Amino acid sequence: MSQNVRRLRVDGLVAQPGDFTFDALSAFPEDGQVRDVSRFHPKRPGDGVTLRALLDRVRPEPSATYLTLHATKDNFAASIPLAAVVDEAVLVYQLNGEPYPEAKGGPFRFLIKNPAACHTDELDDCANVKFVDRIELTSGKGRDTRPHDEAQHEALHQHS
Ligand SMILES: Nc1nc2c(c(=O)[nH]1)N[C@H]1C(S)=C(S)[C@@H](COP(=O)(O)O)O[C@H]1N2
Ligand SMILES: [Mo]
Repeated sequence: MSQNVRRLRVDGLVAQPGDFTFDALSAFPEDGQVRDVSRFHPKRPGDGVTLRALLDRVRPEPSATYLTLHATKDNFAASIPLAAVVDEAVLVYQLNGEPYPEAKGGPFRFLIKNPAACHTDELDDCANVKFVDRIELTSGKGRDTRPHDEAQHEALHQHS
């Protein structure tokens, strides 16, 4: 396999850290697949796998309480409570049978089904991390670069 196949690393407080490629995610059984995320995010197309199915592969330790989503590409991170999101989130990896385009936040994009408005809650739209390349399971809150107020949020959106 080529060296530059893009992969998502899932590690931290897990029994079995893993690296997931487009092909690996495509091969998840149908009960772990989420077809057409625009059903709950009208402006965001694509297909994904459930966070639950992804975590089943790595087996989080009981001490893992937060999920820290890292995007190396733009040095963005969000850290959210695991229990609150485990059955509410999708890892989007595909559009029209192809890897998810970077213009939409690919190759991997995290998506919470019913996020709160930006900077109003831990599970807000800002936590829908684009270009996510590492999901780290942590004990307590990890790195989080999300904006804290509307001025910071505006500034971030000038660049993205
Ligand atoms: N990597 C990365 N992910 C990110 C951001 C970012 O700046 N970088 N912005 C967040 C914020 S503040 C919002 S509101 C949403 C915007 O998603 P959209 O571009 O699909 O509308 O992405 C979130 N994910
Ligand atoms: Mo946001």
